[in-house]
Amino acid sequence: MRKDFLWGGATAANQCEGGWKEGGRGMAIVDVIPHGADRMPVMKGILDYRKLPEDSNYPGRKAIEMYSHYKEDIALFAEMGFKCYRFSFSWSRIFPTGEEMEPNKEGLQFYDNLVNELLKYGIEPIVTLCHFDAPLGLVEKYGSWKSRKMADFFLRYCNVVFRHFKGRVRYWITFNEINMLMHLPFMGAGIRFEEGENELQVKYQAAHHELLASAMAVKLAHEISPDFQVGCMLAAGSVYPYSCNPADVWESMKKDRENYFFIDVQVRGEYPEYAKKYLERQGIQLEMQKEDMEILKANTVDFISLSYYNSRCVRTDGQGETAGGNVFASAKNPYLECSQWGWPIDPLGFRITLNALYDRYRIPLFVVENGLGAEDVLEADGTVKDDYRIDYLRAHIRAMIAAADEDGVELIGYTPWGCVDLISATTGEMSKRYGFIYVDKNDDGEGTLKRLRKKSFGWYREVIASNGEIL
Ligand code: BGP
Repeated sequence: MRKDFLWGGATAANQCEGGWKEGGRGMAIVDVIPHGADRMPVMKGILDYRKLPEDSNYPGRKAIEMYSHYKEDIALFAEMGFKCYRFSFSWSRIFPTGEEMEPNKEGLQFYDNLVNELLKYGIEPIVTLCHFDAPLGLVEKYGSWKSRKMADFFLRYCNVVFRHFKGRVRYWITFNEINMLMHLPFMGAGIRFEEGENELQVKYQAAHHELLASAMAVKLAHEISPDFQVGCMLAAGSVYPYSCNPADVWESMKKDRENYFFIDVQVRGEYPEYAKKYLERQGIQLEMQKEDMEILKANTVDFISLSYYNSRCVRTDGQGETAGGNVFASAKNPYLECSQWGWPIDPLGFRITLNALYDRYRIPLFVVENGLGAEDVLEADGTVKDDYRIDYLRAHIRAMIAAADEDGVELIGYTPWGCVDLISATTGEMSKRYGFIYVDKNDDGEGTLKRLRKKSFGWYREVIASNGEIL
């Protein structure tokens, strides 16, 4: 791997920070997403969170309380030798309702402390501006990204943090897994559907607003500092045809395009022809202003960041089982084993995905999420023997190194997801763990929050120290 390869780890405010009422923070989307049977309908935007029972459990509100544990966590990251750390700012910590003209000083101070703590150890901060997040005030008043106004509020927030962290933060990611908007519109973008609304129309209109906001953020960032590198973020994972039946192959291409659509706009700066035709066929007319296309064209991203957990698979014969994996419905691939949560495990698919993206876009890629969600057993002596996690990561890192060294894919870095255990986005569970660091907390929210090094902790430290030579 290149000498300056950024090994690290990734988290996001909505799943680890907690401190939901501390330091003047306003409510955010995550604060109203419950654990349990209501979670999916709320995340999909079909159940109104205001109708939930009083005693609902909202795991994101406290999460693993990184708000008060960040020093300890960063010290552990430094011990593993992290070169970088990806995390997100909580928008409503900085703009509590989203509409203030001035930022909340205490909120900014928290990120000052966090960023400075990272820099103290020589860890490069990688900041996601919006990771399944938005001030609830904007959701309630404007319907979130349904409204074009959202882009203005987002830009106000970007303007503050770009200027404030200039010289300390270089890498920015606009929207986490922007394509999640199509699958979990409330979690991804604060979209709730009203009765009678055309859901597809609403989603693509919201997508247009996010794409526009992302391009405007790129423009602003480049004006504020030529050093800034701004990336988009895709929930990646190539879609395989189940068979060589051309109908399956064609279906897989269409499915891939549903995800590429966003990146096509963010990297190539224009709506692809297939998308224009698709929207036309669906009778969707996007409200746009005449400058929109120019903004998109002139402000493309500097790199593509992505998450990769698994490949996907489609078949057109209507047979067979489906597999899990990041809420993307997929046919079960008979060649792959699955995780405890039913997500296929496909390291070669990682190499395939990286190559497919690099062939298509020819700009640097940054792997900002990858990992295995698994149940861990905390032994009486305080150890966790997570060999299954090491196996998963080893195979994926090998595939990534092959993509870089043998195929020439340009890679900036690798930040496995949930480097410290945190709340699962799809399930709200604590027991779906990804970390090198165990956090003592269970699904009911009980626990001491004590941090413990798992077996994978020492393993990953060696991987980093040897720049991927020792796996
Ligand atoms: C991605 C998200 C993360 C993260 C991860 C794992 O979709 O960007 O926020 O949670 O998936 O998913 P889960 O937490 O559901 O296991």
